[in-house]
Amino acid sequence: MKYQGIIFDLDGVICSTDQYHYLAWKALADKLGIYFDETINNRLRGVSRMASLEIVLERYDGVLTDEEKEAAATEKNELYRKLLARMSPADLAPEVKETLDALRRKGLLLAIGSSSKNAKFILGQIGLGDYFDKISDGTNISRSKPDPEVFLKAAEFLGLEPGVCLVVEDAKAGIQAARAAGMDAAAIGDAVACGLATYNLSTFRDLLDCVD
Ligand code: B16
Ligand code: MG
Repeated sequence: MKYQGIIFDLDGVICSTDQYHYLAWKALADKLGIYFDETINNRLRGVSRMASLEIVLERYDGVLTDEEKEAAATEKNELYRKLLARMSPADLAPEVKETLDALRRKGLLLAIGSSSKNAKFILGQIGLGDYFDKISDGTNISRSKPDPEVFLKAAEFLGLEPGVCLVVEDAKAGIQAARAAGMDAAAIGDAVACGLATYNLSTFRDLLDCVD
């Protein structure tokens, strides 16, 4: 087999939390009188929370101090987590679970490589709390995608060299991070358009064709 480990981005690959990010950022933007829409929300995919806030603030007329930015990000996150509490195992697509199980049966190690500090909470909500061999997320990195840190840490946690890992990503920044880590990358959804991936997936199940 070409790979020994698969590292999955979480938001946009294993499940979708886009609408919850949107509602939470929109509530903050409305409070501050900032224009915010779905197109701006799409720019936040794979980007860290504070970098996302800076993108939201591009349309802000005033200036926030660092303390005010921290408070704004915390407020957004509190609402986001309330919305995440609505998620359940029904938010995990059967195709995703079946494909993960098939990859595991092939003997591959499976890890998460997510920018999110809420990754473990989300995995618990969708019934995958104990599923992955290792989790590298926003709580163990100091540099966000497109920096390779989150994927290099995932490989290290799995005990694998980067060259035997395949990353699955839905964001351009994530594909760039995987390539910078020296890993092959499979793009799904929006990331296909960037043209930087080793494989372009039409459906999650297509991943099975990349690993044999
Ligand atoms: P949090 P991923 C990313 O997760 C999201 O795509 C991105 O929209 C979000 O800003 C980032 O996590 C940080 O999330 O505020 O929960 O720490 O796609 O890398 O799994
Ligand atoms: Mg993502």
